[in-house]
Amino acid sequence: MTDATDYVPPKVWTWTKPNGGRFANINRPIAGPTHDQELPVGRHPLQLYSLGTPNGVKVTIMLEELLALGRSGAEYDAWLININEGDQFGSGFVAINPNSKIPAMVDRSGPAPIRIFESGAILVYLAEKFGAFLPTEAGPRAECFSWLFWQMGAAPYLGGGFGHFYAYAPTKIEYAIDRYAMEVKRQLDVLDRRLAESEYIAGDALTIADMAIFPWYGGLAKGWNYGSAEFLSVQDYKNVQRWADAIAERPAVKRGQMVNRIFGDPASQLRERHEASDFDTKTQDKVAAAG
Ligand SMILES: N[C@@H](CCC(=O)N[C@@H](CS)C(=O)NCC(=O)O)C(=O)O
Repeated sequence: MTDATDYVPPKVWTWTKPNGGRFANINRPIAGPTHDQELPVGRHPLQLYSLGTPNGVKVTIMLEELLALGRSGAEYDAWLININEGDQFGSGFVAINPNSKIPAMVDRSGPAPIRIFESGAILVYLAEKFGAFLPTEAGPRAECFSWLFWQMGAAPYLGGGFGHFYAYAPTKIEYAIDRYAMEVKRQLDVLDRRLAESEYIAGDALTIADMAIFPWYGGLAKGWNYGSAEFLSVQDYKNVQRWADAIAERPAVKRGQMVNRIFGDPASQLRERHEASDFDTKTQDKVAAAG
């Protein structure tokens, strides 16, 4: 162990300084809005306020899969919430998600707008509204919910634990990296064993459980998250690799991953999505070329 420290926690923690690391400027120990900022509203029934992170793309993948299935009521406006700029603390966003985290959605198709926050809740809401990607039979439905909620509980160890200490923390702390690498490898093994017996996570068809798990663990397996593929020997998880490859090649998944994306190849970034045709005309490479 190389992390000896003489830090002794005080009796009472107080917020005296930014804690360093990549997200130091947006971390606060209090909730609520920091400024007035109304949310824009487009013409479609579904208004999504998000960013193309693993939690954000779960929902855009679902919406694009619903549209690919012919559910035209799933047409949506996707507005950019730049969490690096503090947009999640604007009054309009906090009104639809008191937890100040993307993604959040408003369904304006009924007599009164309905707000939904937490990616898992949004996936269930959409699956029920459009009757797709969630089995109706009790057993398969329970399996789908079990894995969906597994993701909600597991991913903070991957993102907030492993990813934070491996890639973002201002110092490399061996104890923390060891602890979370161990847990994330265990989680990958859980998925690998499940995917040895099942084509998709909840059975033989794609469900919202795959859409929730793929951006985190599929992304990890494909080397998209934290530059940690070699460190975690992700190639060893053969069933996760097979499943991630199958999902990654779906056209709707490819589209979903482009929405509200503000990093990577400009051709892969569709910062806001208001029409299906935006994928052909409004990616950042085309916006830049148009001046
Ligand atoms: N459990 C939440 C997690 C959402 C979440 O952590 N979102 C991150 C981006 S991936 C965020 O908005 N962070 C902004 C912040 O912490 O201020 C969900 O699944 O929707």
